[in-house]
This record gives sequence, C-alpha cells and structure tokens, in this order.
Amino acid sequence: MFTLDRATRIFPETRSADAVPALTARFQLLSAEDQLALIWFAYLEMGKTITIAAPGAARMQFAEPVLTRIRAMNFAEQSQVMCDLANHANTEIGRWYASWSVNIKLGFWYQLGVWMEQGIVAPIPEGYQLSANAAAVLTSLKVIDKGQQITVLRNFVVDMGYDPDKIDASTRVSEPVVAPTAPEQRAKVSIEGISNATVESYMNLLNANDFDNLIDLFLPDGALQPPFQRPIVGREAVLRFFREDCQNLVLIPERGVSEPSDGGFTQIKVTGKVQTPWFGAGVGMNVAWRFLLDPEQKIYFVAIDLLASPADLLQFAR
Ligand code: 45D
Repeated sequence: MFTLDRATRIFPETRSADAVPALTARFQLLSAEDQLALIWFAYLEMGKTITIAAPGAARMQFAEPVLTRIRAMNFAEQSQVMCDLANHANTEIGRWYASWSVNIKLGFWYQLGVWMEQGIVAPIPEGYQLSANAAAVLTSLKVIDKGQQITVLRNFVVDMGYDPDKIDASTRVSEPVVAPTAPEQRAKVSIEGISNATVESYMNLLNANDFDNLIDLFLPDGALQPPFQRPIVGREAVLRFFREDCQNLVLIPERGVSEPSDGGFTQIKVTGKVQTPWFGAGVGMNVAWRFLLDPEQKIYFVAIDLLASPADLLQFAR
C-alpha cells in the first residue's frame, strides 16, 4: 500500500527549480545588512518588468499597528527593526511578525518598500556595497525566471522574524476568508490528455476560493505538499492552509497524464501555470501537480512543484 513517503515519489522524473532552495540557503548565510540591501536591489530590478499589486485593506489591518509604530521612528530605529527581523531577533515586533500569515508578512514589506521609496522609512544607504557573496547571490537571482524570482523573494520574507514555532500558536493571525465565487461566474478548466472529475474539481474549486467543498475531495488523512515544503497532512491542516495561503490564486492547467497504480490507486500528473494575486497575469509560474487518488477517486496526496524550466511543462516520460 501507499505510505506518504512513497506517495511523494510518484513521477520521479519531474524536475523542480533547484535554484530556489539553493539561493534561499545562500541568502541565509549573509549578514542582516547585506540581506536587506540585496532584497532592495532585487526589488528595484524586478520593478522594471513586473508590478506588485497593492494589498487590500483586509490584509493590511493586522500589520497596521506595527507599521504605524515604525513610521513614527527615526531612521536609526527603523533600520534596527529591519535588521532585527532579518536576524530573527526575539523582539516585540519580531514576535508579532511571527504570528502573521505569509500574505500579511508580504503586505507589511510591501508597505515598507513604498515608504522607503518615499523617504518615510530609512533607505538602504546610498552607495551601499554588497559583500562579494551577496553580489553573487544577486547575480544568480537576476538570471532565473520571474516565477522563481518571486518565489525566492517570498521565501526571504517568510523566513524573517522570530521563530513561529516558539510563539503561542493561538496568536496566529491571517486575513479573513473571502466568499467563494458565485456558481454562475465560475470558469471550468479543461486539461489536454486527461479527463478526471476529481482533478478538474480540484482546479475549479480552488479557482473559486471554494475551500469547504475543495477539502471534501481529500481523504481524512490526505496530504498536500506545496513547492519546497514538507507535506501538510490531514484535512484540518490542509483546509487551514487553503484559507490562509491560497485565496485568489489562478490555476491554469494545460495537459496531463493518468496511469493506474498499485492497489487500485491512480496517479495523475498535470502541468500548467499558476498566477498569484500579488503579480496577476504578469507572472505565470510553471508548475506540476502530482496527484495520487485512492480507488474511490479521493485525494490521498497532491504535490505542487515549481518547475525548473518551461520545457518541463512537456515532460511526461517515465
Ligand atoms: O527586506 O494547487 C524591501 C498552492 C527591502 C496550493 C523588502 C499552489 C527590504 C495548491 C524591498 C522593502 C498554494 C501550493 C524586503 C497550488 C526587505 C495548489 C520587500 C501554488 C523584504 C497551485 C520585499 C501556488 C517585498 C503558488 C515587498 C506556487 C517582497 C503560489 C514581495 C506562489 C514579494 C506565490 C512577493 C508566490 C512575493 C508569491 C509579493 C511565489 C510573492 C510571491
């Protein structure tokens, strides 16, 4: 029978974007000053070709009190707050930050970036010289595709602040869940090469923010593995992840293959694009979904991989 560990290894030929974990690890070795300057330079560079969408008020309300405090500080204090976040320091702001969902963290930095541009928050010092290692990381970051760049940037932001495992889990905050799309406004995907009701429903329900029906597609001990993360196991944890991290995504599956597996299970690989509300249609991430369905067509496991290159969208060989 399948174990979770075995499930994670279906479609082993799938090549994920190794540059993302490699760059994230190299970044973690840099000093806080270098990290902040590097992100700033990367952000300016990326801003030439793609635009971040301003977060809505619902998302910003949780970061608001901290942002207001930072805005009132002098430049030295503001720089200290940003370095403390990069250093994972156990400060009041670092603990607040640790309690926030990914999207609140991103919204917080979005606002600081705007204020840095406007001169309200301490800028990176004029003429700041990156260390050789930091300059090398920035050079590597510039040559990967946009979908990988925004994933690296997201990782940097997620990793900052005090360790979330060391704070009271009940203090976690995330933005409110939006209402699902009205039934008559829902689009339906079609996937070249396969016709599978569970996989199609997965895509359509996620696109409609209909998480309560989406979770019913999973077995009670079903698992979902986001790119570069450990699997999230069990309906309750997966549903929480959908509500916190998966609102307003656009999944654009293109093609797939379905194969019978052991014990009446079915393994299905689909490739296509995903858009995040932060960048809209400006960035299409090349991804693969690797599904393992039980004999009743419920999801036992699904992994989402960020692909190494567009050529991997066509990679279905065994
Ligand atoms: O430090 O099927 C400054 C799942 C300088 C669900 C700054 C999925 C200083 C299931 C510039 C101010 C979710 C897994 C910082 C599918 C400084 C499923 C600011 C996949 C930090 C398909 C930096 C979804 C800023 C995917 C403002 C793959 C940075 C979603 C902002 C991927 C960075 C979404 C932003 C990604 C990054 C979003 C907004 C990668 C957003 C990235």
